[in-house]
Amino acid sequence: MSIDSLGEWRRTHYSNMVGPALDGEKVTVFGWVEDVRDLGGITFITLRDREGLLQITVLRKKVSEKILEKISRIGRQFAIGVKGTVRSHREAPKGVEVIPEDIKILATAAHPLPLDPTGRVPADIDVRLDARVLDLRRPECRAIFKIRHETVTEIRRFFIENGFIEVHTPKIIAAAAEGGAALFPVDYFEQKAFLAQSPELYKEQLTTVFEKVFEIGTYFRAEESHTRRHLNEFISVDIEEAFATVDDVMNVQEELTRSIVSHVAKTCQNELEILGLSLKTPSQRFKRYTYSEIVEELRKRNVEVEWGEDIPTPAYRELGELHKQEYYFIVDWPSRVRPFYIKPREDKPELCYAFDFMYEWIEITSGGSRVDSKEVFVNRLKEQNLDPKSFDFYLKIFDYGMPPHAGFGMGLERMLMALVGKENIREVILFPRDRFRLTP
Ligand code: AMO
Repeated sequence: MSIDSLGEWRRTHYSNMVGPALDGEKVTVFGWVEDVRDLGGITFITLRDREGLLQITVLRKKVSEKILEKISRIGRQFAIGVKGTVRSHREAPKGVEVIPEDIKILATAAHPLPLDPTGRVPADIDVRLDARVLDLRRPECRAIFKIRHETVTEIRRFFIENGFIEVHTPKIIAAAAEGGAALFPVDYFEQKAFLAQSPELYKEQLTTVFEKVFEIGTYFRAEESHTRRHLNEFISVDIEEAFATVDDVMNVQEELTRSIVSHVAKTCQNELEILGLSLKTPSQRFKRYTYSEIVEELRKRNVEVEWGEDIPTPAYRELGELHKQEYYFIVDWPSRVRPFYIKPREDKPELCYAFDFMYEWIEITSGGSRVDSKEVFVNRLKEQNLDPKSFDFYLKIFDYGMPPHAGFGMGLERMLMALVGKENIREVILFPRDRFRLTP
């Protein structure tokens, strides 16, 4: 089939900019054909661009042979361009249509397609992810990723306005920061290296220079578990702040969450409507439960968690039932289930200054006050069977004036699961990497 060249054509309007007020104006629009309906004397083309739908109305008697020929060839999901005149018309969707004067077919689509990008025919998540780009054309997916875009925009604005400096730490590293088992090894010339699991020990060092830093970065964890909340590649939003404690950074997390929710509620009304959601900025202060209170709460529901152990997945599910639509913190964790860089309490070293920030059953963030003494740091490494020699590069920093500091890492995808109410993390990342998926 012959394909037209783009030539000098350039878009003048997105679909959402074409309204009845433009009646009589000439426009050039581009997009993908969602539907072609031939009703004899009249053909309707539904065009979709990234902003929405637009009706192209072809009055067959009034258009050229050339346009009729083009229309006879157009199929669903073809990419086309239309030059035409806007007509305000009460019966058209959104009260407006475009009467074409010229049409370009810029790309065809091969039928049958692996899934229906209008979303009318539901498909299984694996079929959807195999044809992800088509899947992403569904309004629900577009809505999720618009919300993701606005979330990241707001996160960046929030930190910059609050005096944090954006940093970029290395993603090829020599030592683990989050436990050795979950590292992806890479060949780094003559040396063994790994993909970073987090920016932890770099952001901590940077507090000695910039005091307040943030990073939005990609991290890699070779976790074998195939769950609905784990990816092998994810985005973490990290902060680290000098001369601050766990309570200070929990307040930052709380303010950040409020800012994200209110920004998304304001800027993504259409998207929230498509997803059937209404977001309200939480009015009350987020509750802070101690780990012991959570263990007790679970015990009352006949879910046994031995004090001092991590909270297992079924127990998190139960917490989700107990804390519906609630953002909350879990504080005062047992030191031995938290990483070596978390500061133990001076009065009760079996507890530490760590927190998790939760929404229902999902852990969105973890963080805390950090160890700021070399001696304690070395002891913590030994307690966790880690070799202090591997951390020489970091131990030096304690000799350069290490300030008391605290920070957190927020899983961007986890935050999005909470915002858009999805149970499977794969819904909120464009091209998920999990135990079994490396393509597309
Ligand atoms: P943690 O290991 O808890 O803490 O990770 C921080 C946050 O990142 C998200 N996350 C993940 N998201 C998707 N898939 C995964 N496999 C995955 N692993 C983690 C979670 C989690 O809460 N350095 C510390 C943070 C800090 O103390 O500053 C850290 O990495 O939302």
